[in-house]
Amino acid sequence: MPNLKVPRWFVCFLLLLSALPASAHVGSPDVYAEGDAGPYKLFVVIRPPLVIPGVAEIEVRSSTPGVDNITITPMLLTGDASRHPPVPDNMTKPSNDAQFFTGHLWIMATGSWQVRFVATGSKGEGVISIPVPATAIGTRKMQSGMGFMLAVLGVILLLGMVGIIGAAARDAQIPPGKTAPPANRRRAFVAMTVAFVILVVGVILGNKWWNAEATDYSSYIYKPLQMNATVQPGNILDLKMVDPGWLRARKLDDFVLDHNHIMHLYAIRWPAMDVVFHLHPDQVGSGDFHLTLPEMPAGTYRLYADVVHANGFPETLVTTITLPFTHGRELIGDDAEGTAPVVTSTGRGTQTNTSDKLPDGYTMVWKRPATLTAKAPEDFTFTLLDANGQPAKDMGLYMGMVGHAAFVKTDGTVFAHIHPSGTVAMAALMMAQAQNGTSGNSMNDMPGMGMSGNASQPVPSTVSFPYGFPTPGNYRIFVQMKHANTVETGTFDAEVQ
Ligand SMILES: [Cu+2]
Repeated sequence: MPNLKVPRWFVCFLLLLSALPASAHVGSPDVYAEGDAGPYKLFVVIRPPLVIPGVAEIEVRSSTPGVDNITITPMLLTGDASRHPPVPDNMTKPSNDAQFFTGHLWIMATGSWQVRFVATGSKGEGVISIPVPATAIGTRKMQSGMGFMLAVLGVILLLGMVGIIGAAARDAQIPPGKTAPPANRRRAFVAMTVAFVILVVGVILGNKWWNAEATDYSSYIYKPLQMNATVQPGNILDLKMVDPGWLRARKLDDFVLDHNHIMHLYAIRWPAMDVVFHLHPDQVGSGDFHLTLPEMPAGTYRLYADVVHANGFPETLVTTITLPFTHGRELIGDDAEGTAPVVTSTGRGTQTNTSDKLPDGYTMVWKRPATLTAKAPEDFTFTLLDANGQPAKDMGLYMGMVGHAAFVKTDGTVFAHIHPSGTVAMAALMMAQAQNGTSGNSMNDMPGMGMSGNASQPVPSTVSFPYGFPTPGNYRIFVQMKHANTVETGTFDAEVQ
């Protein structure tokens, strides 16, 4: 793809209209993922473009030595196009760091994409595919200085054209050295006036055309699905999705299971962020979900609902609801609840801790880096200790994984639900790996996955989440790990530079 001349965006767009679009998480578009490409463990960062078509920037670090070369190939995640990949591109090594690779790829259309990485080196070859939801999330504005300069140049160009036409009408048929007779001067004046009027009309029409194109493009900018929450008799939370109108291909009834559930709902008491629930509503109709509420303290809750479309595209729907104290049911199954100190009015957390004491005597510990920087890829590593301060030995998988984490900015602009494999939706990741044609089941290589079918392997008491904060500011991190039948929710606050 990178070697192709960029075709017009709308041609591509029409060709690929069948691709369903959406956007993962809220305010956190970059993809962070960790997994094994055969013998090599790779940490992948994909920064999708702001506009489509656009260039996705890609970084890979191998924690296994011996990688000589990595190729990257962009493909749609599902459908015919996913079976006909273009020619792969080589990544380059920008520094002396032998295990750090960078590259970029053109993403030509809105849709559910994947990037296939093939690593070769001393241990042979390995493949891993990482899903990338690509949508236009904005339009680039022209800088005012550049606009002014172009306007001046445009005026000079227009007046120059008028001058040339005038000179041609006046002097073209006069021998060199002779002055033009008055008739020619009159003709030149008329020609210049006509040329000026035509050019000005041309500029006006051009501006109209440009605005029409811009309006057209803005209709492709991602508009998230909306959600309305109400409480119905019997403490039933009803979540109704509303399509604000965007791409006609988007459906409200094509959601697939993502780590055992059709929807993952985080309810966070707002703005204190002192109570968090991780719940799983059931689909009762097209774009309609029900949840029998558990016992919940009164307050306003921000609801973040994660769903994944059939083509692997994740969406996070956001709404708020104010509840009185709810005499609801007990927590069951994969339900989880956590409490934490109130976030201060400045949005700064009070949990600038490295360990969080949990209600049952267990403790969750964060290997907190000295500084946290926006956009920097990082492994967020947490360990669960038992009441004696020893690594917990009764660990279990929570919804098939060693841990789940939600990174939430205290101003509400960022919400990201992360797993040990990274920011990508598990359902999409599985679709991508299934196409790689590797001998084994690559999912077994994803950290935290693959152990569900292997009872002989104990679940570790430490979990790592590859992620990078999208913007500076204050964040609260809710980390969930399971031991015996208890789902623990640890809370940590982060100030990001
Ligand atoms: Cu999860």
